[in-house]
Amino acid sequence: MLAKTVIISLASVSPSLNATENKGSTSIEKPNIIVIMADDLGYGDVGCYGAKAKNVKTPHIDRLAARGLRFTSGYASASTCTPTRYSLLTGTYAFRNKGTGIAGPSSPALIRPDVVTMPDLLQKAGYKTAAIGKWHLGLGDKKPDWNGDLKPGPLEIGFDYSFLLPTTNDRVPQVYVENHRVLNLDPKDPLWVGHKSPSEDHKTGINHREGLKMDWSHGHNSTIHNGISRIGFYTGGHAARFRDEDLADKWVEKSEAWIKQNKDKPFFLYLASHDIHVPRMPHERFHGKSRTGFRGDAIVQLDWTVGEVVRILKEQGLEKNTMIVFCSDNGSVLDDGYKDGAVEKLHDHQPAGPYSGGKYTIQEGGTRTPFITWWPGTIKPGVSEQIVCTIDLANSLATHLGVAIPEGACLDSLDVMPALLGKEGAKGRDNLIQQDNGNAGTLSSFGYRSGKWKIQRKNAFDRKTKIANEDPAKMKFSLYDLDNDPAEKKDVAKQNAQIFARLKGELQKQLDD
Ligand code: NG6
Ligand code: CA
Repeated sequence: MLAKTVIISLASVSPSLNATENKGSTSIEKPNIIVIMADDLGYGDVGCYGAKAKNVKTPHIDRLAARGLRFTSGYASASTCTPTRYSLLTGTYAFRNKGTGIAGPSSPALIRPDVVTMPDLLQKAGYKTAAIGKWHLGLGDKKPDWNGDLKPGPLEIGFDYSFLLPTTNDRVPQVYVENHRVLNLDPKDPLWVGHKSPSEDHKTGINHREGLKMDWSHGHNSTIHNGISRIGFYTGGHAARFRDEDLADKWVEKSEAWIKQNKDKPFFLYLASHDIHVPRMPHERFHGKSRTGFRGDAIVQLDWTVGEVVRILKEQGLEKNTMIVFCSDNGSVLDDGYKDGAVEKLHDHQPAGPYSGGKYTIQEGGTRTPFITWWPGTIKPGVSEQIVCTIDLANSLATHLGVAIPEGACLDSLDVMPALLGKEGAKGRDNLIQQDNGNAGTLSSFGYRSGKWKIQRKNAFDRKTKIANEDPAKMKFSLYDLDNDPAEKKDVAKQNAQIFARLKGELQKQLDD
């Protein structure tokens, strides 16, 4: 089996990359591009995908869908955050590179500067590029230097500007990173981040559980900040710390400022909302705005964020030359480590819609998620059944802009731009690999969809030893007919032996490639 490490030198990028010069203004050929990536948002979590208004209302996302193209087979490439984001930016499946599973608080940069990324390709097309919001792809060479320069990071892989939540907000530390530096860090109060408690009297979710604003249910019981205990420990950096409640406002504020600064050039904004990941602690003005507890309130906040992006575009006169792609990094989860009422206040809300599974799983609920494209005047409003995936954006956008993709880069990204634009007769993907966390590389569990057929390949992975079973005979395979059984309840492998064998072979071939 060949697990390729994809390292492409930018020096080897073909000269044709420079053929498309920045003309200084946006146009139909060179729209501004905004990818809004939600976090842990399930297929059924928003109104236009079936959420009932009595449980949670999402008027802005619904309007985006009504004026754009709503995909019923839009996917994240993995059912956890880091591998999906890795694949989004590199156009290569995360399982092809080891160590691209969920990143810990002290993870180094997972995408190294010599890898050709989607923002690199867009820069070559003359775009200004920014990443604002949740990163969770690691920072720094061996580990993050919180008090120094946090590089490599986004600026080394194609972004001109970055304003980040460095990991994910249930992990330490709660600070913003602007470009290479922790924002507002007082050198007299250095930031320390570690795996072990720094002192015996350090306050944690275990020794100070009673005073917590939101209690934990599993893990998430180390350092307390803003009344919420987290994964990992930290001290110092007090002036730099943010409140969970203010994240969404900050992403909008920074996006608005950056868009205004860059509106005369074509721009690419990767806006990675933290909603609706745990800890779900939206701004006070959204508390109680849904009847599904903090989880629903966080969806309302996410919906507000989408509305703000559209407002900014309207106010800046950019509506007709901006393409928005709205997607999620993985499917839904209810209890993800905090007692936030997601389970108790669910009512009849169906976070994964008609699908089973969710975050961490290879069932449809793990990766089939809301996926909307919007570009008024260019994308005809409608619904598309074509299969598209977050991993395809790199190739689709580069090809649309006439930027050549260097050999060896974006290995798994397909050009589905005509489908994303809703062109008549345009086809999406024929098939798709669905990855779970991915710590086990090509030995992970996988889903593989081809048309209406889907196989699941389940493999045992020991989280402690980080060793996965290598014996194909011990992997469990099953086959499902998604048209008749979207919830993947009935294994029909025996009745469809040929199809089963074909899909198994196709999956294995792609894993070996
Ligand atoms: C898990 C965390 C979960 C969440 C997830 C990453 C525990 C027990 N669970 O390890 O709460 O943080 O990692 O989510 O700690 S993701 O959407 O960023 O991939
Ligand atoms: Ca996620």
